[in-house]
Amino acid sequence: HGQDLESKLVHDRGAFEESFVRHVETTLARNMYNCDNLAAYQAASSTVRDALLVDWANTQQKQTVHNGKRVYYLSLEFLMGRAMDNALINLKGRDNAAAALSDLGFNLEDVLDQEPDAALGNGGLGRLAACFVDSLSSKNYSGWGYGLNYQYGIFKQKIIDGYQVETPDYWLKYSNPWEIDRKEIQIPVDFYGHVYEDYDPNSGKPKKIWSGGERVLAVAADFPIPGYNTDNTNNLRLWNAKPTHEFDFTKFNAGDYQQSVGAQQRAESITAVLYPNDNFYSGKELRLKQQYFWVAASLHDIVRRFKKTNKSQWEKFPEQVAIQLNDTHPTLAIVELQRVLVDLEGLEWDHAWSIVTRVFAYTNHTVMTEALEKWPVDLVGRLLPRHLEIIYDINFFFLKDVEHKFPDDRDILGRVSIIEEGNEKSVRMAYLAIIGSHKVNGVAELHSELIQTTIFKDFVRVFGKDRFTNVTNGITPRRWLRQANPQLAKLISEKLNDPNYEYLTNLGNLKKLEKFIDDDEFLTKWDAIKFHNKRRLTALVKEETGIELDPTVLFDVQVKRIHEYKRQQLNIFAVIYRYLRIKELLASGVSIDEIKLKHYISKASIFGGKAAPGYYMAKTIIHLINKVGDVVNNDPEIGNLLKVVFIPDYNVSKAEIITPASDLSNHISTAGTEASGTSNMKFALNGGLIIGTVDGANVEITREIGEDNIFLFGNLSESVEEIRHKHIYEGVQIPETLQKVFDSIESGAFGNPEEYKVLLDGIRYHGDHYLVSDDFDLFLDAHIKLEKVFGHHGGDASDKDHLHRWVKKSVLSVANMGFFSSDRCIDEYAENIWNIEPLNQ
Ligand code: 26W
Repeated sequence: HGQDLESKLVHDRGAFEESFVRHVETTLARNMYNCDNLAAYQAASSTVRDALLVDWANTQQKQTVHNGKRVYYLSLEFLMGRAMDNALINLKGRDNAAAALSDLGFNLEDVLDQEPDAALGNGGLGRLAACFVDSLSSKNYSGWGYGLNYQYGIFKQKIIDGYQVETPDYWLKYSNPWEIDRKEIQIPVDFYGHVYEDYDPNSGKPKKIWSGGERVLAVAADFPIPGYNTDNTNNLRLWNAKPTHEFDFTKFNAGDYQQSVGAQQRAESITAVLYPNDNFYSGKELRLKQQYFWVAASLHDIVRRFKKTNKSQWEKFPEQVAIQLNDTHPTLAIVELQRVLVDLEGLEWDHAWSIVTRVFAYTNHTVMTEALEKWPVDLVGRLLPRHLEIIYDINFFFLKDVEHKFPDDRDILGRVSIIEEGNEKSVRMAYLAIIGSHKVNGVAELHSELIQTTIFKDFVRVFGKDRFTNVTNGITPRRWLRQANPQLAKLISEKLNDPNYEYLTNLGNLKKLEKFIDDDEFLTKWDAIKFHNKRRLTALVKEETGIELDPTVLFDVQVKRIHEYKRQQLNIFAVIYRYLRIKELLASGVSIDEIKLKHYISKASIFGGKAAPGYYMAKTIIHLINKVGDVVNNDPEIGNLLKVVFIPDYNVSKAEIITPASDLSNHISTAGTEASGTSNMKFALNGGLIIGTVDGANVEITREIGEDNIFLFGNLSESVEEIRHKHIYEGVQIPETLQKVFDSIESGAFGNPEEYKVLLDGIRYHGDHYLVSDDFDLFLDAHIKLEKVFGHHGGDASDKDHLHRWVKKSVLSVANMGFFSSDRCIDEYAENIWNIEPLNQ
């Protein structure tokens, strides 16, 4: 019966309309005469939600009966974006919903536009988790996500006078139709307190007891995750922190009532806000509280589910449960499971530890040392006294093994110890994560190689090469092709003779597009779709910034978190250089048309991305980009030859408009610093070409699509250390070209030069850590090369060869991006790390 209902709601126009009206009248308590787009979104999403819930309940039932192994993906961030379009696509109900809404007087696109982004993540790591849960469902795995239900996601970015201003993102202003409150699932989580020793009355042995000093409740909120072309609908469980109902009467007397209630209310602050740092560890107590709160609640939930069918047969635990740690943020889960098994379940230490290490696996997402978590021992001991003891014990047994293995190496013990000695002793979370896991993976080949030869090289000696592996990242083609670029997705489905879009779960099928590489009509259609998408972006830019772009010019895009290592400064310096050269040419009497013909093609440089609120250098870069835009865009001589745009508040739903509209995107990190990158994959999958360094997944993208179809430049990662060394001992050489740029900035061409002093000095006088000076001319050269190819593009129709040179590269990119589906990624994790198989539908 449930299945029928689901199918009707999504596939029967009348049923959709009926349900819509019912939700307007009952859920929203309004009537159809008083139903705006927002109300329409709420009624439509409630209808879709009802359909999802049927699949969701059936899936959970089926998985329980099957009683197989489940994977749990622990991530402090899930950057989901909007849910409704994705749900309609995955349930194959989009056309029906569009027709039904149109009958009722609404436009589907406008209704979809009402949904706030679920922006519970910073950047790459959070969006990867969102792609993974989509693939887990789509490929019929039993896999849950566990995270936190922040009331405030990543801040909203406003640009005021060219500066980033952060404002809170209160995304739950209206009730969230995708959230199923599980108020009955409440798990107590303790903090602080003390540890004492007692005797176990059963065994007569001594036993540690942790008596917590503060208790908070974790209350579950569930989000159904529909798969594509399957009924499999997994669960994403995000915890809310709530005060306990118990009132501590010993802690207050009549006079303290007010304070006592206040203290209880503070419980909710644990899940109030996402920390906005990306790739930077800041060591705040509340962040550690978030981590333990989430990890403790999730583990108790997992253990409870296991015990329901398996009682205390702990040997079976690793056969039933795989837990993936998304970076080190959930590393305390290792310690918590050891505590549960030893202190609460009474297992022997070694037995417990062998279970723990079979359950966990750890993914590293960065080699940047400033991003590695190192919690002060004092803080851990105060917040989680028993856990600190267990960490010391884990370290003790580990170091004993290391000593046994390397009796002659005096230094290795200090190097691999979980505890870093020094002024402030600290817990190295990455080391704990490696020691407590059976597999450790990086997220692209180069990155996985780098972690084994640099930050974790001692652990390769200790545990052997087999503990380390690579799983190259991927993206979900449902959202990043079908949803973001419906016209291209449709053209592909037609060309592949695949009316049901089966290629979206078999992305290798894209390869068949190569057959049409000389089909002029096809290439023209392809190009027209890119143009359509560029017009869509032009409208967004106009709306957000007031700037008018010409959609025929090259759209040169860099959107991602603002970070020195990602080198938005390299990009904006090159834009300034271009502007200065154009001005010189104009001054020497060369006409604008001649410049366009002989020197520079017309382009728009489009930037977007957030800076961590405390990251001064990143904010300076944002300011410079905006100031350059002010100057260039208002220069009456320049026209459409050059425009510079900073799109405020870059987020997932804006990415869905920006990505399909790019001709060229920048992935230009200093070699060896970007672990993988995933937006590079999104752009290439949408037919945008890449200008990039030999870094992260760019390397594998090049291998797949061919080096003729990507513009690579820059020093290689194996030279970086040596160059940095040279900078420090021999000084930094600023090339003439870059010097011109610095001179103009210092002349005040883009506002007060004092504001950019840190940026320029970091390069000139403080070692140019990110090799901007070394890669600048190489970057300019790469541009000259690519602009020759883009040059006559879409112009001179008599020059047939030239006409489609760019478009052909675009098609060849897309045709060879099949490898980068997150479905492939999840299959690799399932086979090599989790040891789970899909459930047959
Ligand atoms: C402790 C502060 C902190 C917060 C977030 C440190 C590190 C992080 C993340 C791990 C940073 C991150 O998002 N890394 C990105 O992960 C992506 C998915 O694997 C990669 O594609 C990006 O290259 C990597 O920067």
